Amino acid sequence: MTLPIAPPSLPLSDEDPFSAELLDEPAPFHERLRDAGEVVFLERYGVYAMGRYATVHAALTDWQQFISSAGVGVSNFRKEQPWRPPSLLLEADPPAHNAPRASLAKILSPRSLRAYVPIWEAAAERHVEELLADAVDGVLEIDAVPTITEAFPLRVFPDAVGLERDGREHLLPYGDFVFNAFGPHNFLVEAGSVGVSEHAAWIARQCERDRLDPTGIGASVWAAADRGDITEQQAPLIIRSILTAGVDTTIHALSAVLHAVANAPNQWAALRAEPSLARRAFDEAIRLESPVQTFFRTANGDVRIGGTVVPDGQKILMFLGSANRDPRHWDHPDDFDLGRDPSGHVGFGMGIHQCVGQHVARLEATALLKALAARVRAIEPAGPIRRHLNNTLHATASLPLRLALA
Ligand code: OVV
Repeated sequence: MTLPIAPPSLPLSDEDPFSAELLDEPAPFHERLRDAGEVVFLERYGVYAMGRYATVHAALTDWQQFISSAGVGVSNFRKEQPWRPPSLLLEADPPAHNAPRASLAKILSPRSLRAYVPIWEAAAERHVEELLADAVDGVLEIDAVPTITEAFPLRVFPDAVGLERDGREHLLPYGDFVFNAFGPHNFLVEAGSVGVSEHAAWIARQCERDRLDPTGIGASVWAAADRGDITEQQAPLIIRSILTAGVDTTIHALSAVLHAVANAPNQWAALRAEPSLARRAFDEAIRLESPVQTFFRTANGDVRIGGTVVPDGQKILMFLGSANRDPRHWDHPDDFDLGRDPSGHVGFGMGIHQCVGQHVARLEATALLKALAARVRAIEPAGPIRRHLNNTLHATASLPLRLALA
């Protein structure tokens, strides 16, 4: 394979952002990327990259020049067969993108989700109560990943979608594989390929009309097809998007916010004093940790970015995690600070593809944080956080915490 050669004058980097080392601790590389220039050429992959807030934000909101329909991973749909049919949402441009997006945005709007608020708040209270029942002398040591950040979303989200009980263990490894597959074919894709066809087959079956509970979110997608908002062919692929993008992402975001408050005790105290800060805490943690670190776009025509021209068809890697800590945009960007307004962060993306499930994630997070705030006086680290490596996600394998009951 011959890789595109960078034009002269463009800053180059021979670093591998998909190496175990940089996936484990990306922040120092992000700083080098931002300082190297507005656009940097990653020689190993023959792709362009951007790490500054202003540049990433501008590219995300310019869907005409930075297109998604050629794929948002490193490989190009124009040249290569995708391993699964493209997403109608993520890997599409207008006009094809419009109807699926509008339909799902309505189904996952705050108004449509209102019915889940009391159900998820009650589930969060029960979850916390059951967890804290194991406390000894008012203190509980846990790994928050299996007990909270994975357990709570898996307790509420598959039921809300209307999935059958059997086979739900496919959800996490399927999502993990999809997010790995946006990156290069490295050790993570290799390791994840075991079992992926079983995961994908189970996911595809759950998208069928008669598998889904008639009262759930999945059935709402089929109802949109019955109204003619989308076609019957589109419905299962839209449900596939919900199942792909809605589980791992939320889990790693919940790990991010618990990690953040454990390391900023005064911010946990502030949240306990003012529980309505739960929403801001979640967004500030997403800004700080960026559970989704990167997506690619493709240049549609020769695209000028500052003094650089990215030629037609070339891939551009946007570092959301770097933009979210760019000191050119954020004051003290490495601090978790509930005194700041984190809106404008690009952790959910920006523009027409901005996370359509963000209200679902926020609802899960605020329900959980409020339930914890009511019962837990203090949260502190009980050991080092361990990262779960993924080509796209900034993910957590283990988060040891010590909780002191209120
Ligand atoms: C945002 C996102 C990530 C992964 C998959 C999808 C979307 C999808 O639409 O399938």
